[in-house]
Amino acid sequence: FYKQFTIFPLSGTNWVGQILTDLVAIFEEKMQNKASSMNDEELEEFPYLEIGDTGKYERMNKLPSRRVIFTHLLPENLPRSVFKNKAKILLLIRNPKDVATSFYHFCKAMPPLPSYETWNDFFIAFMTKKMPWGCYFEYLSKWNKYAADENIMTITYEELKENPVLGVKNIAAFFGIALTEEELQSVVERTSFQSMKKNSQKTHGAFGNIFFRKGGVSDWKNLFSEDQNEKMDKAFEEHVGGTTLGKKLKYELYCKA
Ligand code: PPS
Repeated sequence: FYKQFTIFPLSGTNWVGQILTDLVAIFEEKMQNKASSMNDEELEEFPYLEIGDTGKYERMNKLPSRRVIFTHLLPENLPRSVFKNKAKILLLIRNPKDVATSFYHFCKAMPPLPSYETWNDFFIAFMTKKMPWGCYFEYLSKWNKYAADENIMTITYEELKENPVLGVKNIAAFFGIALTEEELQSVVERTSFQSMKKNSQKTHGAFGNIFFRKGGVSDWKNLFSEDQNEKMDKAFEEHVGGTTLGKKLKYELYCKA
């Protein structure tokens, strides 16, 4: 029984990852299923499907259910068994202007990633598919083909931010985890931006302030020029305008000045 959680970088991986990990921990505790849950080392090694040595996949096979796996991959790069075995997939998406903004700040702060002289240099790379993990619009358009599958639930960063209680409730319901109001509230509080940032020295060491930067909606307004707005609006329309994921992102609300 897999839980897959897929997401383009800088769209809230750490946030929803923590929500999901907390939910599964509560579930296991309730079911008194300690023996079959992952230990801390396994949890640390396994979150990202695409990161690690090749032997990891053999070790992964031996892990007990429920396995929570994170990935930034496109559907075509996932093992077919994920779809064949009907693994539940949570697809988290974020408005593209904030993804670009967050990604830019991340690249500046993370030496292994390419660095860009200016925001405009980054913007050109983002728009011309020259990014690590590829093109966000392609990511949206490829995942859009799966958006109606019953084993896939899509959630946006913005809806989770606007109503975290409802968002966490919906995620729990999708994975068949029944929560009391108190448990729900405790997950929401533990995974708020403020709590996670406060705890980030422990969870992410020196990188804490990089992974937990601002945690809000619309920071793009501090970076985008008129011309960049026009270019991105056009690209969004061309790639995903009118699609299920395109509509879900509420572009008019979150991406128009
Ligand atoms: S990464 O590098 O792909 O793992 O980054 P990722 O975690 O996907 O995304 C980082 C952005 O998510 C914000 N964040 C949060 N927002 C709201 N609530 C919580 N709890 C939270 N945790 C992380 C983080 O601040 C980054 O966004 P920006 O806009 O840069 O602040």
